[in-house]
Amino acid sequence: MMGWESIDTHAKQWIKEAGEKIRASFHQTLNIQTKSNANDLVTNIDQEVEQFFISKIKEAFPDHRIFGEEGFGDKIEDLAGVVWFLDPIDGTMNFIHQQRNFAISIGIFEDGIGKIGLVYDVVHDELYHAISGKGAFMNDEQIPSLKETSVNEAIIALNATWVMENKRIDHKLLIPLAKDARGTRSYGSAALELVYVAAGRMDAYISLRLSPWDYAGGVVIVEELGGFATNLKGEKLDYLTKDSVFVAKPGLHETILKEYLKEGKW
Ligand code: 2AM
Ligand code: CA
Repeated sequence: MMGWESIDTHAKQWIKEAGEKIRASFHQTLNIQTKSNANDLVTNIDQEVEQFFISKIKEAFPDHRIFGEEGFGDKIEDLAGVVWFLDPIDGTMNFIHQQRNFAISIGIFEDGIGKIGLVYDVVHDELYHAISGKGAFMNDEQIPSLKETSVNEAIIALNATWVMENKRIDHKLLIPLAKDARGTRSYGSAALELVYVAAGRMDAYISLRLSPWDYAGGVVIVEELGGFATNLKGEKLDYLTKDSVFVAKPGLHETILKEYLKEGKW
C-alpha cells in the first residue's frame, strides 16, 4: 500500500490540472443539462473533469474505488478499502452563472475513515488541504485550530431555502437560530462553505440532503482543525447515501445541537 503522502501528492497534481481545464473552459460554450430537477445542473465540464480524475486514479491506484457525483466511478455500497469521494464541480450553478464560488472537492477515505481532504477554489487558486493528523493548510499556509464561539457571535452558513416553506423540513425550526446568530451567509457550494468554516471565516454550516461527495473532502479538513461534523440529529455522517450536514466549531456545535436542533425531525 502506497503512503498517504504519495497519494496526496498525486491528488494535488491532478486537482491543479483539472483546475486549469476548468479555467480554460470559461472561454467555451457550455453544454448544460438538468438532472433530478430544473435547478440541479450538470455541464460537459463536470463530466469531463470527473472522467479525467477517474482515468488518473485508476491508472495510478487500480485498487482504489471512486464515488463520483456524475456517475462515471464505481457503484459504492460499502466503504471497504480506499474510496475517493469526488465532486468535479461543487457549486455547478455558480460555475454556470458566475464563473466563481465553486470548487473541486475530493475526500479520500480508508475503511470509512477520512484520510485526505482537498477542496480547490479554482478561480482564486486556493487549495485547502489536510492529511489526517498532519494539520490543515490553505496553499502553503497552515490553518490554526478552531476556537470556541457563541451563537450570538457566530456567522452561520444557511441557505434561505431552509427558513422558507420547503418540502423537506418544517421551515420554522431554523428561524430562531437565524435570528440569534450574528449573521447568516449562503455561497451555494457546500465544499467551499465547509472550508470557510475551517478557515474561521464562518462558524457553522447547515444543509439538508447533501451527497457524500459534497462534504467528504471538507469534513476531513474541518475535523483536522477540531471542528465537529455530524448530521442535524448529531449523528455520524453517512457516506453511502444523502444526509443532512451540520458542521461547527467546537462548543458551538454542542450548543446549537442542544438548544436549536434537538426538537427537529431532520
Ligand atoms: P453541486 O453543485 O455539486 O450539485 C448548493 O446549495 C449546494 O448543494 C452545492 O454544494 C450543491 O452541489 C449541493 N447540492 C446537493 N444536491 C443538490 C441538488 N439536488 N440540487 C442542487 N444543489 C445540490
Ligand atoms: Ca457537483
